[in-house]
Amino acid sequence: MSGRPPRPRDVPAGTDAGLATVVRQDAKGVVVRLDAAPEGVPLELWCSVRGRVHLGGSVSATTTIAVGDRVRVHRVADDRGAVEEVLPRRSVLSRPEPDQGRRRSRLLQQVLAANVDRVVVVASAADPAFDPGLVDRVLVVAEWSRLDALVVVNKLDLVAAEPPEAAVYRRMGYRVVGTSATTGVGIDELRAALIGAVSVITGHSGVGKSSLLNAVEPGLGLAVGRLNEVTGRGRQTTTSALLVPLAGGGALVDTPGIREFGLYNVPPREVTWLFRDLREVAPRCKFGDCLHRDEPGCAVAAAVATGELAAWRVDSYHRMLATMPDVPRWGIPGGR
Ligand SMILES: Nc1nc2c(ncn2[C@@H]2O[C@H](COP(=O)(O)OP(=O)(O)OP(=O)(O)O)[C@@H](O)[C@H]2O)c(=O)[nH]1
Ligand SMILES: [Mg+2]
Ligand SMILES: [Zn+2]
Repeated sequence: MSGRPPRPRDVPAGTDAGLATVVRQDAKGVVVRLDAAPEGVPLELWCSVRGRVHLGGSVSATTTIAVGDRVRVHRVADDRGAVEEVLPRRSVLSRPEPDQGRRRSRLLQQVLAANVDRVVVVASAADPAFDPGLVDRVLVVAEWSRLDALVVVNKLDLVAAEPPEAAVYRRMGYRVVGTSATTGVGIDELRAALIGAVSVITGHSGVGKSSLLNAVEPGLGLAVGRLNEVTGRGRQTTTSALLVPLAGGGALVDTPGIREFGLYNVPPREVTWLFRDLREVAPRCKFGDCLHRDEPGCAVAAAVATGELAAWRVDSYHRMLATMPDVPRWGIPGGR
């Protein structure tokens, strides 16, 4: 028979190896850990993944695979397999796929981790400088994804006092843990907060995510990088997402440092309601569809003037809105 060679997913892929969890992901493929394997057969298989895979439980959807996914795999060799299907997810942490230079009519979802309970956003108090903007974005995504959120302020050994923004997060009801992976401050508290659930760790490169995980779980031996002396940023030491079980129960997902964290599929009008502090004030705005830009009777602007709302939080909100597609043009709401 001639013709095109069969596509990978059409190849009869050997024996059904059962269910597995994706524990590592990089550009070429994933490593899965099987729930069970016969005596002497490796539990971990490398699976190449090209393009998108069928998402179980839905008729037509396909998806990119992520660490934490539960998958059904076939074994094609002792140490190699093929992902047949991604099982339905109980949660995802996702962002728009980074721009690949092509114009897109719609955003594609990049799943950073699947089946997680909590997002841990790590920021450093210094080196690189504390960036509340990224923390705010991750918190908004956590609210939207209905994931628990924890803020970690690392490198406290480099500063005299924790950044004042930490108190603002606590006032909104977020848990903030101050740490130093170098001196060990806060590590016991962080470990206690992480045990028993699946947490995905995110934050800029160089803030100390891998260093913290190594401190929380001795023996992990994750690679840790030096900062770039010119830019003061991290060097993208962690290059693939990795799921590690915690000795005390639960698991952690370490992820490569991120520059930006966009919002996937969040309608602009919803953004206010994902800011815990803005949503307390916004019902007092004159217009129900107020976007808090320069509308008359805006309670958010008034609350910044009186100090009820932190100006940097409202800045974060405005920056987030500015990067979103489909934001209504600047103008008076209600008026056309
Ligand atoms: N002074 C100080 N340095 C730290 C602390 N935690 C980490 N570092 C240093 O910060 C640098 C970056 O640490 P990493 O753990 O590789 O940071 P990361 O967030 O995993 O970075 P990526 O993998 O690139 O995203 C290393 O030189 C660490 O030794 C800390 O609490 N205090
Ligand atoms: Mg790292
Ligand atoms: Zn308003």
